[in-house]
Amino acid sequence: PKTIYLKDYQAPEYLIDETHLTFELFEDHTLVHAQLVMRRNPERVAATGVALPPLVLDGQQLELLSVSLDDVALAPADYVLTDSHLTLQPKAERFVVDSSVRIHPESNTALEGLYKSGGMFCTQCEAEGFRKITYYLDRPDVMSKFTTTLSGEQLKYPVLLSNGNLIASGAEEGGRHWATWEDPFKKPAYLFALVAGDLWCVEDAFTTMSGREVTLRIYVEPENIDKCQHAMDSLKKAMKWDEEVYGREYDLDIFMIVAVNDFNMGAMENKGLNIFNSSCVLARAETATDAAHQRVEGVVAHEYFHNWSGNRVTCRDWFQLSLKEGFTVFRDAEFSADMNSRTVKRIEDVAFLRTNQFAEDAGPMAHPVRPDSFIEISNFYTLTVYEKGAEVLRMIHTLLGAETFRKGSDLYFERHDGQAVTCDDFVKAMEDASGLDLTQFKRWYIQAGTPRLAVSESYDAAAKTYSLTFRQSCPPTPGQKDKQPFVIPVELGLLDGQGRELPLRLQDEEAATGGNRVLSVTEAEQTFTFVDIAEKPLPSLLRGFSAPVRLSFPYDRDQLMFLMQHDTDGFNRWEAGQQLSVQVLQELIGQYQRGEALALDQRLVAALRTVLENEALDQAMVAEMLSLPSEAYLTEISEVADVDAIHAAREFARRQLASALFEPLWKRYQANREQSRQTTYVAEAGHFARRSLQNIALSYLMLSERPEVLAACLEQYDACDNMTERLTALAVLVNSPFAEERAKALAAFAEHFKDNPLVMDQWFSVQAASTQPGGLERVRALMEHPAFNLKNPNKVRALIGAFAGQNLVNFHNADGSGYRFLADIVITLNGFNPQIASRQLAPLTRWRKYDASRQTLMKAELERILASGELSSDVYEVVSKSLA
Ligand code: HT7
Ligand code: ZN
Repeated sequence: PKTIYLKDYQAPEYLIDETHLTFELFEDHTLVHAQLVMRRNPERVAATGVALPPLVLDGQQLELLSVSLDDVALAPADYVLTDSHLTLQPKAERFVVDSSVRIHPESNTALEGLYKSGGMFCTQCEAEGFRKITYYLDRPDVMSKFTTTLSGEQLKYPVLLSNGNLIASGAEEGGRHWATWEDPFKKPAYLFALVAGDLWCVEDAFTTMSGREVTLRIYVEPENIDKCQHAMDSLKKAMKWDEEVYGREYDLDIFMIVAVNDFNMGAMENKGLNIFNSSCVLARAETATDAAHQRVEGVVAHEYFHNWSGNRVTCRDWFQLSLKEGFTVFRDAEFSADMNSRTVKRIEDVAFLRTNQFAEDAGPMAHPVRPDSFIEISNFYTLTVYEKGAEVLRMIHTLLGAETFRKGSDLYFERHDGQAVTCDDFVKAMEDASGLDLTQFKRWYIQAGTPRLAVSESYDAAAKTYSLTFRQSCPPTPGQKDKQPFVIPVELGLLDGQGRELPLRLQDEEAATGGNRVLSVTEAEQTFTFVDIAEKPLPSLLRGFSAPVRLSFPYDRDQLMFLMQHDTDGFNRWEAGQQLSVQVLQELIGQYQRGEALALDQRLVAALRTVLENEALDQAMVAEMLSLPSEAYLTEISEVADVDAIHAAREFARRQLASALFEPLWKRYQANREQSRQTTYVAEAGHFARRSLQNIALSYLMLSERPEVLAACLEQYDACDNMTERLTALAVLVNSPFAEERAKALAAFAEHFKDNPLVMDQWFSVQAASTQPGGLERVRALMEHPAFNLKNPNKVRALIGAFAGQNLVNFHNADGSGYRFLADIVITLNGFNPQIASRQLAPLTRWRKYDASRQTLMKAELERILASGELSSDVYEVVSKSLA
C-alpha cells in the first residue's frame, strides 16, 4: 500500500462543471451512466505546459461497459484501464466524457459506495466511495453541479431520492418508475447520495430567517415511523440555532434525512439528503435511553451544521478533514450545551477526550489534527481530527472571544463560499477578523501529542505577590521527536479562604480585570505574577478545560475538597472531585499491588456525602460527581496499567462508598424514582438530570445486596415507562450476584424487544460490558444469538466493541484469550468490511500500556493479523504502524 503525503498535493488537471448521472437499479446489478462536462483547469496550465495532460479518472470495482469522448466511442486501445484508474487522452480544452458501468450493490458488504441495507439502496461516498460508483475525479477539490436520475421497480422502491430538488418523475413500462433530482449547488463527489426503498416519512416545515419555507422529511422503514419526532424536533432546533448563533440559513427547498440499519459510522451530511445510522435518528421513551436521545439531538445538529461547515465551504484535500469536522464538532457541542446543561456537556466531552483521544495521542497511530500522510484516509476519521480538532476551535474561540470569533466565521463563509479550502484559510479568516497573529497557535494543527503543563506557585506575603510558573512539554510521537511550544490558553481564578474570587491584576497592568481571566502560555517556561494578593490563594486552573493538555499542580486532598465545594467554576468543582478520586484510587491500586489490605481515604466519603446531601446542586452535577473515574481513564493515566489492580481498587472504592453513603443514596433514589413514577417521560435536561442521579444511586445501592434494593430495582425494571430506567435496572442486575433475577430479566427483555434491533444492541452491550467472570464465553455465546449479525456494524460495536473497549478485566485476561478472540474477529471482518475491521483493532494497538507478558501476547496477535493473508489497506495501516 502507498503512503499519500500532504506535501505532494497538486490541484487537479481537469475540472468537472456538470455531472449527469443515471442509475438503473436491478436486483442483481445496477447500471450507472455518467456524463461529465469537463474542462482543463486553468490554474495548472503554467505548471503542466500547453500540451493537454492525460485525464486520470478514479474507479474501483467497476465493470466498464462503454466510454466515449465528445460522443465518439472509445476502443480499448484508446484508453488505459487498471483496477483503480481509467486514463484517457482529451483532444481539446473542453470536452464531454460519457461512461457506462455495471456495479453490484447487492453484494457490497463494505458499506461504501452504493449498497443495499435490508431492502433499500443507499450510498456512502465519503471519503473515497464515489469511485466505486462511476469513473470520476474523486477528490474534494473537484466541485460540480449534479443532476441524478434513478429508476427502479415501483413496488419495491416507491421512494427514489437524491440531492437537491426533485425536478421530474414518471412511470416506465414493466412496473418501473424514475425520478430526476437536481442540486443547484456545486459539490464534491463525496457529498453525493441516492436512496431507493419502501420508506415512510414524517414531514414538517421550517421558515428560515429570510422567510423561505423549507420542507423537512425524515424517511424510515414503516415500523419506525413512531420514532422520528425527537429527531425532527432536534432538526428544527438546530436550524434555528445556526441562524441565531452563526447567521447561517438553509439553502434548498427541502432537507431530508434517511435512516438505514447498516452504516459504518453515525451519519453522513450529503447535500440536502443526510443518511443516518438508524441509531442516530430513532428515539422514543420506550426504546431509547436519555443518552441515545441526546446523541440523536447532537448528531442531527452536527450533520445539519455541515451544510455550511463542510458543504458550502469544503476541504481542499483529505488532510484538511478537521477543517470541517473539528469546526462542526465544536458547533454541535455548543448547540448541545445551549439546549441542555452547559457544564454537564463539557464534563462529558472532557472525560471522553481525556480517556480516548489522549490515549490515541499517546499511541502508535498518533497524528496531528492536520495529518501530513496516510495510507488509508478512512483510518483518519479519528478522535484527534474530530474531538481534538474541536478543542483547537474552542481555544480560538476562547482567545478571540465570542463576538470576534463570530466575525471570523462570517468572514470565512463569505470569503470561501463555494470553494474547497484549507485549515490555513480558516485560521487566516480568524486572524483577519481579530487582528491577532495566530502563527504560533497553528502548531496545534501540525504537532501531534498531548502537551503536559506543569504548574507551580510561589507566594510572597511581604510583597503581596503570587506567581504561577507554567512549564510545557510534549512527548515525542511517531515521526515527530521534538516539539515547539504551543499557545495554551489557561482560564483561571484565584480563590481566597472563603472561596471568593480575588480581583486579578498582573504586574505591569494598571487595573484588575475581574476574578476570571485567560492567560496565554506561549513559552516552554513562563511565570505570571499577580499583585495585591493579600493572602495566599488557591488557584483554580484550566477552567472549563480551556486547553487539551495534561495539567498538573501539587494540590493536596484537603485543597481538592475545598475546590469541590467552593470553586465558582462548575467544571472545576467536578474536576477537583475527579483529581481527589484519582489520588485515592491510585493509593488503593498501590495497596493492592503490594498485597496490603485496602483502606479507602475517608475524605472521599466525606466529600461525596456533602455533594449528595446538597439538594441545591444540579442533580446532573451530583450524578457526575458521584461517578468515579472509569477504568479506561485510570488505565490511560497509568505508566504501566495494571488491569486487575485498577479493577479491584475501583470496585473496592465503590463498595465502600455504597456502604458508607447508603442512607443518603437511598433517600435520593427513592425521591427521584417516586418523581419518575409520577411523570411521563420527557426528553429534557431537568428530567435527564433526575434520572441520572436516580440511576447512579441505584448502581451504588445494588452493591449492598440488600433485599429492599433488589426489590426496588425489580420494581423499576418492571414498572418504568422508559428505556433509561429499564436499561439501568437491567445493567445493575447483570452485574449483581442475583443470578435468578438476572436471567429472568434478560430473557424477558429479549423476548419483549426481539423485533427492535437497536434495543437488542443495548441488550448485547450490557452483557458484553459485564465484568463478572467468564466474559469471553458470554460474548461467544451471544454471537450465536439469532439477533446477532457480524455483517451489521451496530451489532459488532454493541457486542465486540463493548467487550474489548469497556470490559477491561475480561478482555485483558492474562491468558490472552481476549486478544486471540479480537484478532480472529478482525481477520474475519477484514474480508468483508475493512473500515469496521480496522476500527475494532484499536484496543490491541495500545499494547505498550501493559505488562511485559500482556505486551507479548498482544503483539503476537497483531503479527498474526499481519500474516493472515490479503489485508485491506485499512487494517494493514493500523497493524503495521502499531508494530513499528
Ligand atoms: N462526514 C461523515 C463521515 C463519514 C464517514 C467516513 C468514513 C467512512 C464512513 C463514513 N460515514 C460518515 C460523518 C460526519 O462526521 O458527519
Ligand atoms: Zn462531521
